[in-house]
Amino acid sequence: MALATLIGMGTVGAFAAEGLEDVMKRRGLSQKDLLAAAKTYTPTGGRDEFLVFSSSGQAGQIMVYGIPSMRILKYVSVFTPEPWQGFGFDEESKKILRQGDIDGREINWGDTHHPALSETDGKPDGEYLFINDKANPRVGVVSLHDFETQQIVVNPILQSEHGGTFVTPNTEYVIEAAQYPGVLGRGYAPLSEFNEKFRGAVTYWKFDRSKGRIDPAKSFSLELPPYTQDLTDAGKGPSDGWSFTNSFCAERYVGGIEQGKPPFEAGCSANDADYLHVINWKKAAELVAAGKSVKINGHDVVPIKTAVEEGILFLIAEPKSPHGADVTPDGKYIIVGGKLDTNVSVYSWEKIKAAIDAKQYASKDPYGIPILDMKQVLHTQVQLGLGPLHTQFDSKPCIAYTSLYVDSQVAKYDYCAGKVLDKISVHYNIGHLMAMEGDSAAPGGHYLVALNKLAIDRFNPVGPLHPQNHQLIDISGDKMELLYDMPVPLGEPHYAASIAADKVKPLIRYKYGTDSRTGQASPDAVRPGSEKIVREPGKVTVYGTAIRSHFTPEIVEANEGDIVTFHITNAERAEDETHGFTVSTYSGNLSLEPGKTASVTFKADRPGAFSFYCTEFCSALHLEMEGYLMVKPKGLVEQTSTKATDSTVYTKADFDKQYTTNLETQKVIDTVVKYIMSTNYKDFPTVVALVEDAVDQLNFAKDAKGKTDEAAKKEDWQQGTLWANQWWQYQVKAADIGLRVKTYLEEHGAKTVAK
Ligand code: K7E
Ligand code: CUA
Repeated sequence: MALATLIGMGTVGAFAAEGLEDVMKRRGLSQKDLLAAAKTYTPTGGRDEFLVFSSSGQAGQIMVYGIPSMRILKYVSVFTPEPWQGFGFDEESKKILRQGDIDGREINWGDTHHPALSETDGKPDGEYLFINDKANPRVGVVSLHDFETQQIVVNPILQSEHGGTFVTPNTEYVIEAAQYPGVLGRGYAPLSEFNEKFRGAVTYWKFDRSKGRIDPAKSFSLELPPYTQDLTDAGKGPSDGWSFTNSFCAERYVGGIEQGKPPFEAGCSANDADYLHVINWKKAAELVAAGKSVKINGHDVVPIKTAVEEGILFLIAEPKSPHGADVTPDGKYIIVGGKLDTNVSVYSWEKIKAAIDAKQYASKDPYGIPILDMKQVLHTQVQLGLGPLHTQFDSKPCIAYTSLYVDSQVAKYDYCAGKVLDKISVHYNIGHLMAMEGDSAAPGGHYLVALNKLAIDRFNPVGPLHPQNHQLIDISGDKMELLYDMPVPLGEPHYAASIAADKVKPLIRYKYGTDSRTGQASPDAVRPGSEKIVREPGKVTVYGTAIRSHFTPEIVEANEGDIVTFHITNAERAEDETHGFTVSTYSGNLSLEPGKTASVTFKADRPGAFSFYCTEFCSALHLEMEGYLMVKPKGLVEQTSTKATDSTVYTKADFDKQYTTNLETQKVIDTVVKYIMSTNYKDFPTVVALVEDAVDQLNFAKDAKGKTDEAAKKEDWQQGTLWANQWWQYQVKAADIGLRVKTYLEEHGAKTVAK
């Protein structure tokens, strides 16, 4: 042991002298690797330029990470319970999750595919985020004011979807298109009547920005043929007011492998073309307002017949099994990738519009929908490689990037001139790709992320289920450069949306007593000093507070069988001073960020002495942030008082000792306060907030000192010593904040101001 220590000490010196070249040699790094590291490495305390909101596929969440560091910052649960943030564990968020129940069935997961940021003038504005659930046709609304899910809406007519969420340029509507055809309203019809009874649709969810919620009553859908609609994009600029949804399996094949028929995959890819649906959503909204829709499950649906008569729905052939449909930043072109083709097809909006205006149709589909002549409306086709899927755009004009699933590559090309410029290999089987604000009217350039379906051998093995792989690519030069691989231990990445980080301005704390899930004042919030326990027959309701480092109240009594509710408000104002709350074996977890009120309700069906405690390490005395729920057995005849008795007896000597300590602590605090006051601390908002918090703590200390002095006057050394200790606890918290302020001021070059 001693020898090992000696050897260890001997080598420490040698390693300490290791230079850059030594490290490169030891780790086998090239100059190119170093350059990539320098482009992504973010030193401690550094921030990222862009924020990414990525789908997490089957995890039903959204993952937030930074670019270029690729550091994960948060998971936002949408369709899935998540205990750290209390999502699905407090009564307030359970109401949101339950909004997503379908036909009376509880659903606690989602297959999330496409997040979309709210837009103003076609550019992400950092206010809201939407995401779809393919498995259970739903849309979630997340507020970027606090990164919490605020609403889930269930599609009233679809049983399956995929082409969501995509927003119109001013977030008038959030678009959700169907995937597998069904009977609208989730009804039944035999598959032999597929062509007649099965339908697709695209839903336009009306977004009310003033409320931050989708308004289902003002939302509507457009009935579509059973062509298995896929991805969608909204027009912008000259194509604003229109949306584009592609499809596969326009063959309307219904499978039946068990009857000896070829499977869906054969029948759905037999023809050479599928259809791009071109829809005038602005006019569709007017038709609904004019009463030209029908109601299905109380939801407005514009029938195909009406859409055709009113000239708001058209089809264009697109190459075999297309996937992405992406509108260019200027709104002049729509780029479609055909999975079983080697080309992307670039359609011209100008030509489409001209053909529609001139009523030049090549033919009609079986439902009477006019089909435009593909050749007539194509701008160009660009041969990229095998399996083109999704397209994103650069800040440079006419430059696009398309993912090639089969080739595992990203192709860079000029879609105006129809010329391939560069290709880069990714690992492996890329699905979507995402450039910075790369689906907006003003893409940000710089970086692109390949969202890969497979990781295979890229990372240390962790069992048969592999992580996903997000690969960061530098697109600032002529040649694309691979910078970084990020394994993600969540479901399929599918799509992601990005935004310049400085556009997102979330809250630091809630307004006191906010129910974060409604964004409104909670009726159950109380201020410190007004906490109460309300008892009604069979019911105990606690209106409590949490602050470093105690809950009020601490001892709660209930009878076996009572319905117990805790409403807890975090009374902190300090940044990141979050508390948690759980009752042993009875409840999940509350996450109480500063100012938030959250609740938990349960039936106290088993008697016992159950501790509750704070689940977030919030201060030096976090472990002492505890209490008891005393559930008394039925028919209990109490022998002794249930009032807790103190186990330790304190004397005047104990009291004096604590009192002296407190006076000395106060002197230290006074010096720190004097230093802070001598600086220009008011120029630093972070410090101002901390000072506010310290003042809070000092006021609490003053209050506890009053109680200490009162007890001393009565020569009650027991209460006196305990209150003196509480006074000291507040002092310690104030001192802790004071030192944080001092360090901050020193590190940020605060100046001394003359008094
Ligand atoms: Cu291609 Cu759902 Cu957009 Cu997965 S989807 S890749
Ligand atoms: Cu509050 Cu730990």
